[in-house]
This record gives sequence, C-alpha cells and structure tokens, in this order.
Amino acid sequence: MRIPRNHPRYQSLRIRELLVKGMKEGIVVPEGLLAHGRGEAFDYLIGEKTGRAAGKAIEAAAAALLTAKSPVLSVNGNTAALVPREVSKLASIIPAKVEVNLFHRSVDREKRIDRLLRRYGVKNVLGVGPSASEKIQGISSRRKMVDPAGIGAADVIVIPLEDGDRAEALARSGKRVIAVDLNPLSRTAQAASITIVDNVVRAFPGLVRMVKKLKRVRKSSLMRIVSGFDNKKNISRGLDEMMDYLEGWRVKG
Ligand code: PTJ
Repeated sequence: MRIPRNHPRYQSLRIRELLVKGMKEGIVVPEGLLAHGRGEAFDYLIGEKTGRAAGKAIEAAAAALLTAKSPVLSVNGNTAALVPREVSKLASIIPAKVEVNLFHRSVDREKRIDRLLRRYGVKNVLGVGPSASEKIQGISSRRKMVDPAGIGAADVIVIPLEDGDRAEALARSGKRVIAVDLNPLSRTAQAASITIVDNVVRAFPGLVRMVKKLKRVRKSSLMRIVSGFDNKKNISRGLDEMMDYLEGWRVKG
C-alpha cells in the first residue's frame, strides 16, 4: 500500500509497512510485529519525539562509542528492517563492527539480514552461521552464541530492541551496554549502562548526527561525558518528561 505523505499518521504507518515488508522477506519475525506494538504504545506516551533525556543518552552513547576499543552494533530483525542505512552509516563513521544477533535464531534469517545490510554498504557482517561460535554465560536462549571477533571481543555494544536476559548477561560480563528501547521500565532499559528511550527510527539518525559532531571533540572531553552520565537518573528524568507530556493532555478544571 502506498501511504500518502500528508496522512496525519504517515510516519507511524510507514514504520508498520517497513516491518510487514521485512516479515514477508524473512527479515522480521511475527513476534517482531508484537514487539513493535508495545514500542509504539510507549512512543505515544513520549509524544513520538526525542526528549531531552533521550538526547542526553544519545550524546553519552556517541561519546562511549567514539572512545571504545572495540565497539559493536548488534542487529536483529526489526532493526535491520527499520534502519539499515543508519546502521551502515554509524558503523562506518565510528568505526564499529556489525553483528547479527537474533532472539528467534535461524541461519536463513541471519543470511537474509547479512545480504540486506551489505546492500546498504556494510562491508563485513559478523555472527552469521558458524562464525557465532562463542557462548555468553547466563543466557538460555539461542542468542547466547556470539562472534568472538565481534560481540565476544566488544567493550561497548549497542543493542536495539533487546530482550532483558541478554542485556543483563552482557552487562554482567563487563561490557558497556547501550540500549535503544522505548520502554523505560523494561529489564533491558534498567540493565544497560546507557539507555536511549526513543524510537530506533529517531535514535539511530540521532546517533549518526551526534557521532559526526563529537568526532571533532578531544578524547578526554568525550571520556568526561561518559563518566558524568548517570543512567538511572537519566531514565528518571525521561519518566518526568513523559509525565509532564501526559499532564498536558489532562482536561483542566
Ligand atoms: O529479530 P529477533 O529474532 O532478534 O527478535 C526481535 C524481537 C524484537 C522480537 C525480540 O528481541 C523481542 O522479543 O524483544 P522484546 O523482548 O519484545 O523487547 C523489545 C523491546 O523493544 C520492547 O521493550 C519494546 O517496547 C521495544 N521497542 C519496540 N519497537 C521499538 C522499540 N524500541 C525502540 N524503537 C522501536 N521501534
């Protein structure tokens, strides 16, 4: 279906179309559509925009990625369908490695996501098939297998739309975890070191812009941005913004 650009819900409908197309092409799993529904509901509660707290988290995330020794972007089905161009851009400007890591794992889907990301310019996609040969401790799902050259060796890892188990296990293993999750209450959001409570379709372009801007900044200043960031406080500020926004919808008097 072609969605007219002047439709009041154009952006939201476009995202749905991308996910449905992704599902038909074997990139997204049906569960990804359900996860999107949950995310979309939270997006309403933040006014479908990047708030100040999310902006702060994007800044801290960009600084952490630029000062990392071995940064990795972890990509699942929804992320590949929604922001393949931004994944590729971000990977090349940081620079960072890209690894496919799926909750509902299948080699066929890994290969499809690999092909899609390559079409958008990612040169080397890690984690496909047998190359995911290392086990992360403390995860029961099949996503425990990671590429030793990617997530296995990473010190900073971006995990958009993630399940709580892996976020907690990665954090426990000493990696700095950057989550992109519209639900500020999720285990992932709570376990991460930097949580961007925003839609991945805004957060990734925001990260690209911020990384470009901070590339000019001294390393010592970037490290100060990272060490001065308090994730729990920032999530709290985001919740305050959400409540203020909802307050604006109340009928007064
Ligand atoms: O492709 P796979 O096999 O790796 O599976 C991907 C899904 C998303 C199905 C899988 O990781 C999953 O089941 O995730 P959860 O546990 O449902 O968590 C997804 C989280 O992402 C939820 O907290 C949602 O609110 C949030 N979310 C959904 N859509 C977006 C989002 N956050 C940011 N941007 C979105 N567009």
